[in-house]
Amino acid sequence: HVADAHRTDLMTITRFVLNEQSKHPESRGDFTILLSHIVLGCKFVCSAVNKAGLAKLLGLAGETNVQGEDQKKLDVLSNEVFIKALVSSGRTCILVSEEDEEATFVEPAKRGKYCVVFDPLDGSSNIDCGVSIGTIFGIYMMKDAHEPTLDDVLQPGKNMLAAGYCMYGSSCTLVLSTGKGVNGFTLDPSLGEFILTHPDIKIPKKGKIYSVNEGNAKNWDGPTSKYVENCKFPKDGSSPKSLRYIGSMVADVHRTLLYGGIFLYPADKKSPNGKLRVLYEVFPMSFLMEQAGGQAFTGKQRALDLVPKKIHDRAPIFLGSYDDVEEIKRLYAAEE
Ligand code: AHM
Ligand code: MG
Repeated sequence: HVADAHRTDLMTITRFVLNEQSKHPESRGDFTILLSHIVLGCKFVCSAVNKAGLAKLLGLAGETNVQGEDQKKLDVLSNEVFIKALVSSGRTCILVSEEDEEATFVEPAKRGKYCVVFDPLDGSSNIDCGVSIGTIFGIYMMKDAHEPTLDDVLQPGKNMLAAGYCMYGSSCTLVLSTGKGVNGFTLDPSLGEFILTHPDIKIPKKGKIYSVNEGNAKNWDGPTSKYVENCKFPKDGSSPKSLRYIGSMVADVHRTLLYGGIFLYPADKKSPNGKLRVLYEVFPMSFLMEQAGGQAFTGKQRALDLVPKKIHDRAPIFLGSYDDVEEIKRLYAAEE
């Protein structure tokens, strides 16, 4: 009977978040409205990504369409979709996107109290070959009622109210945390709704997979090199870990969350701050990891304690299963 009930009583993401928010008497539905606009953006991008392979045939990409306008690349299109969806929600005041050099300050008439930081389509190297890509987002609340300034988004990751990602993979999966655990929703394309499919995700305490671009090994620092060496040649007699690396952070983190293990984009000699961006890549993923019982570390500190100085700052990141991150923390501590 339980299975029957689930099939006919669908927990959509909107229903789920409404339930969560109704526990806060002060909540007036603003967060739910904001989220529903993010969800709309994800559905739009999902549909565009699914059609990407048809682009040439349909004259969608790199060509001039009937209206005589150049067709947009998927990442540019995705950015526009999210900016417009977020502004029109009437619930945002500052938007930071990987695609835009400057932050967007929403005009006063459309302003709300939330700041959204996001990477509209992450995994650029995988776009043209049909490999999983995704959208990453984090949500802050304005510090207080005043004219919005960049300080409202240059907050440590631990101040985020919510974070999530949507993966455009073999299915379209949205993973969300509002600070009370992590839940995963899968898009039912026939309904156009995200349905709760992965309630209360907890990452395994220890994993059997490591995920890193080993092509950069030549330039790694001591602790990172030692860690990866231990993954391949464990000194304690345990089995070596498997290597999985997609090169799309969303897909690599999603697998890490579900199967356990560690994902790393470390510093190296050429990029002392690594590659990934603090506000809309490192923070949301670190937030989700901690909420799922894992850890996220920069090589120096807890990732969510970082305070970004600029909106596009980068940081090294090691995130995943509690025990696996504990190990890399030990190696960095031993170095000091
Ligand atoms: P992007 O924002 O240009 O797509 O770059 C971010 C991506 C991440 O999704 C992924 O973890 C990483 O870059 C892979 O980098 P590399 O190709 O150096 O391994
Ligand atoms: Mg990116």
